[in-house]
Amino acid sequence: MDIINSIPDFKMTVYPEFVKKAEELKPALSSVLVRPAGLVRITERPQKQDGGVPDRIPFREADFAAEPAESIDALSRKTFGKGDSVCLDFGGHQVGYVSFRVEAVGSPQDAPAYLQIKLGEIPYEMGRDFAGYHGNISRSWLQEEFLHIDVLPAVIRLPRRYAFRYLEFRVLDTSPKYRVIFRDIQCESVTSADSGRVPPLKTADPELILIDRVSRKTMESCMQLVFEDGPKRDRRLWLGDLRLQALTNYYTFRNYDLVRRCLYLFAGLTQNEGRAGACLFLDPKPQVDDTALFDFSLMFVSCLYDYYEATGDRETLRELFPTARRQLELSMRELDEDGVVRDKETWWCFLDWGEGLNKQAGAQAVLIYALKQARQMALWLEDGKIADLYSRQADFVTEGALSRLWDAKAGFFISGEKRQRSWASQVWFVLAGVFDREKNRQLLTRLIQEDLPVKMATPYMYHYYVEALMENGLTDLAVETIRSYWGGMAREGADTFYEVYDPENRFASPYGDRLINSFCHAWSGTPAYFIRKYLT
Ligand code: RAM
Repeated sequence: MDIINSIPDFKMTVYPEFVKKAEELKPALSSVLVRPAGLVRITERPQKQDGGVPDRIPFREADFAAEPAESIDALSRKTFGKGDSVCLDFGGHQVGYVSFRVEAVGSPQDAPAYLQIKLGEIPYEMGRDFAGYHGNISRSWLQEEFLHIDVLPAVIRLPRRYAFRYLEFRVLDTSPKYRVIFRDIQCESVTSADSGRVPPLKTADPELILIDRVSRKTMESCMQLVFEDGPKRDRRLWLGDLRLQALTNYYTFRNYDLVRRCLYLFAGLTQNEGRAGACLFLDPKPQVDDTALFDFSLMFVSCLYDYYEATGDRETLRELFPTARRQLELSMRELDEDGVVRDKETWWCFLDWGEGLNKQAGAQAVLIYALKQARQMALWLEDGKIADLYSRQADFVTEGALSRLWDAKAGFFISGEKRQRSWASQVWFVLAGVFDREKNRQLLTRLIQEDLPVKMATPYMYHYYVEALMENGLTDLAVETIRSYWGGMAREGADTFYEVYDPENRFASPYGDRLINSFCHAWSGTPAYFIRKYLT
């Protein structure tokens, strides 16, 4: 599937009042200086060393691990010449600015020092040669610098903000007459999350404590001037990701203003016809991207709904409800005469990265879900007429779904011309509440028993699956999923949860190469929300 999507004749409409509000809510970043904790050796990881599920797809290439090698003090005794390298471990995931000092030892420096510096969130990135990258999105995201340093000693501050745990120095050349040493290596790590605001966790379960910790770290790394999706890639505000970050934030860092800021950004910078964009950028100036995704636009509705539930901030609800309503109007245009969302060949709706996933049924269910939330918001605003309108629309779209997308014989929702049965479609219809609780539970149980072949691919979709289980009282199954899925990443040694995780195939990537995956991705940080909301 072509993942490029730009709306034709794109133009941005700016609502200066909203953008101004968003700018006033810009958070302060706090920073801390972090030094490397030790030296590591990157080694090839033996297959199936975790003793877990064997990879469905056999290793096509090597995976890597980081083994502790020497203490950080050993670095001050090492000198480096052509071809030498060293890998440092910062002890945990960092997002920030790296600086260090390089000195020459030996004869006077008779040629520039030429260094390659590589940074990675997980050992796999350190083991791979970036030159072999074969993915279909830009290689420029890979974190690597090549430096010529003419005069030593020198204090170097690397040019970008990096997301990493490991940093490798490789000396491409000095000269036969001198070598270099590295000193004062540090990262100024930044975040807008305030750990002091996180309520204590009320569980003694060590696995849940670990999963909660990794979730919070994931959130912390992604909380910058907005809720970024991933601090390595794409480093921007996506609406679908925001919705999950905001939910988790209400149970952890409780930075309500950051959510409010992001809502005002989306409302203040819209695409043609007032559509909320799928994502937006802050630099060089705040601007909405030209990508539109059906479900992400509707996530504006959900995000506003959750925000009001969490804060009771009526003023914001009142001001932003028209933007939410616009998303519903635009989505209702996509229905055919039976009230069913028209399917498309392109990348028009996200839901998940699952291969071959047809989006029609999921889109239909997201629309019902959002219409019901809009109805509730209208009631909060004491607007009975608008609430009735959304009731009628929700009924219409539900009837369309039940008459055309529900296969009563098989007991599953179908999607697209080929009548695809996927996990995503069932989960979203459970969340849309088209059936009562008992029927929802039966549908979820049948889904698990029959294990439909079009599976979930990302923690984003797994989040909605767990939510569907929790909301329908299947708590044990929900907890089991958290332990096996997110717990699986934690057992692998993840400091932060990954953008994509397939327990049976560690090389899974929607972009054709795992190297470009983000290994700290905010949409994966939601177990802290589940644990804190439902389990303690
Ligand atoms: C990817 C990112 C992002 C997501 C979009 C749809 O580019 O993972 O987080 O929201 O896809």
